[in-house]
Amino acid sequence: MNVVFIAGPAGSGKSTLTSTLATWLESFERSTCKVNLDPAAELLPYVPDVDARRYVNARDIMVERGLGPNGALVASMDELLNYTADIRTEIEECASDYVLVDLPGQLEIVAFRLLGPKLLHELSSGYKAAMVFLIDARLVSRIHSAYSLLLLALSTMYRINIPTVVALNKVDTVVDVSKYGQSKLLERVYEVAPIYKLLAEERECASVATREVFIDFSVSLQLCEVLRQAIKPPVPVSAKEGIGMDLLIAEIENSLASYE
Ligand SMILES: Nc1nc2c(ncn2[C@@H]2O[C@H](COP(=O)(O)OP(=O)(O)OP(=O)(O)O)[C@@H](O)[C@H]2O)c(=O)[nH]1
Ligand SMILES: [Mg+2]
Repeated sequence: MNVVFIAGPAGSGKSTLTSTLATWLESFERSTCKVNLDPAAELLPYVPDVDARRYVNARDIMVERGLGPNGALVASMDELLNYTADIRTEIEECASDYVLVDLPGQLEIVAFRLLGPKLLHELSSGYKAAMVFLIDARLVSRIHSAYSLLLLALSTMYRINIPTVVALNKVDTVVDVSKYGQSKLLERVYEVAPIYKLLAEERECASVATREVFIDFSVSLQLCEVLRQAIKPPVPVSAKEGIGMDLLIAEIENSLASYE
């Protein structure tokens, strides 16, 4: 059993990818177990085999405790920790080749509080695990936003401490799918998306670092160099159109193989 956590900022396409990846894997006769770990999810594009909402419902917690949506999600995730063993049992009963875990979009909960990493490690202990960190291609149309989203990816990777594949989702929004075949389309994404330039060309770091920010130029330059060294170029995918799934799985397999 391999556990794959699907993480990323709100709306980056985690649930859509969970669904598409499962369909893709199943077409190659690999069984999957789809886990919704978002107690606040309303509509999902797949039928979860294991569902956090069975144990905790963020909407109920919001009403019962008079909390706002963010506070309710934090309280729900705290509550969910009490059910880790039950969720794990359900996952094990799936006895599938791949467990795809669709995470909530609030990264501060998944990555920046104790409970996210704790929950993820408790769910996957004893199994090989990998994480996919999704970046929305529309949000990195400028090099400076690419830089800050990569910093976010890096800090999530650091906190979760599970081998991670960064993927650039929604590439269909930056390249016209009807105009290119799949391989040409991916080539075109590498050409047009500034994130690849930033990770591939040293001089791009200088162009980001020259921006007037409160961070010292040389520090900003060094940070950019760290990104270039720590993060492999994101795998271009479209969860909606089912593009790039073969590349993504190959990278996930590499990460799983490196898991200790
Ligand atoms: N064009 C395009 N839209 C996409 C793609 N993947 C997801 N979307 C759309 O993006 C929106 C958000 O997708 P979700 O899968 O719900 O994203 P999410 O990361 O699970 O969102 P949260 O759980 O709310 O954080 C939906 O309208 C999807 O249809 C893609 O590859 N291309
Ligand atoms: Mg979702």
